[in-house]
Amino acid sequence: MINRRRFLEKVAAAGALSLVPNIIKSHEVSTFASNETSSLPVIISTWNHGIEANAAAMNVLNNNGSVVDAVEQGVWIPEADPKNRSVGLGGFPDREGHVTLDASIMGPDGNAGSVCFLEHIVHPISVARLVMDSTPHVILSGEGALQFALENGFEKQNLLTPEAEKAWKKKLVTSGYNPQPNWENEPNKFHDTIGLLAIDSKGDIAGACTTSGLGFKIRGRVGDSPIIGAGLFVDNEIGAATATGMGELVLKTLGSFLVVELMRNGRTPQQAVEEAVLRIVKKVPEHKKYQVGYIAVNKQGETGAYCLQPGFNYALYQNGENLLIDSDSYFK
Ligand code: SD4
Repeated sequence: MINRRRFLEKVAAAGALSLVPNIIKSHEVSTFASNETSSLPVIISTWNHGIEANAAAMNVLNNNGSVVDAVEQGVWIPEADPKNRSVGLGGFPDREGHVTLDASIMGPDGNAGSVCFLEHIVHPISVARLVMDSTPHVILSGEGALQFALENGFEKQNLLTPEAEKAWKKKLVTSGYNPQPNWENEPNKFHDTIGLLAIDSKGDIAGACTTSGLGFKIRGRVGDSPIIGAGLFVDNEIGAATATGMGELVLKTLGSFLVVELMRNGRTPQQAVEEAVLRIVKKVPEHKKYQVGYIAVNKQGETGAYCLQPGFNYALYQNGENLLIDSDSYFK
């Protein structure tokens, strides 16, 4: 069971880590992720907020922390950031004004934990970790997940910031419920989940994925992020993958599991993520309206990234450099 003081100390430590100065920000455009055998450790994560998350995760590894601690503490950064509209505190609410969170975590031993439709907890990833570490189960949802968190020392908090509330009210006035972002005007506005994958210097792999989900969703909607195999999958013999974007497309193709299985069958991470996006194009007729992005890493530390629509980027920390890279996309 988590000791609350220990948890708070860990949060405080992660906050300090976010100030680590040696972050290299780069906006170089690279259309291909690394396919060469690379030195370990490697950390890869989705979107701009991945830079700070990677730095926090790398700090854990540099201090001899476990790869599971690294992915958990990496994603604490965007979870606790009130300016982030897609993860944890400050995330967009559902269409009834409630912030509901989904998160999952998976370690090198094949163990996994997740929470979905969880309210009032800033760090759903740590509740997911506790499900993984201290129960025989994989998923806890809604009220039960909240009860479990509170019983284990997590604090109940209002996650709806004034800014997110304002955006929700404006959205209700302008368009009511509409899960289809207009790609021309706001291609990635509603998609900023953090998925973070790490492989440590021993070659052990873990992943974490956490989100407030699709902004202004129907109450009760759960996306891909807490579903093991959809939003996240880790196989320590092969590699790991995680997803961002319209979760329904990822769920219908079991995307992250697919990417790992493709790598098992000999694809490079880049080939695997491209094939998983092609699977969506082939199997999900409504794919043109939505964004999906995948990132992946294999046992050798090679990485891949690919998405449906232009506009997805990811952060790659490797060989001492923490870079923000634009992903190549299916549609140009
Ligand atoms: C979901 N995949 O709930 C998440 C949303 C997301 O970047 O990725 N945002 O469907």
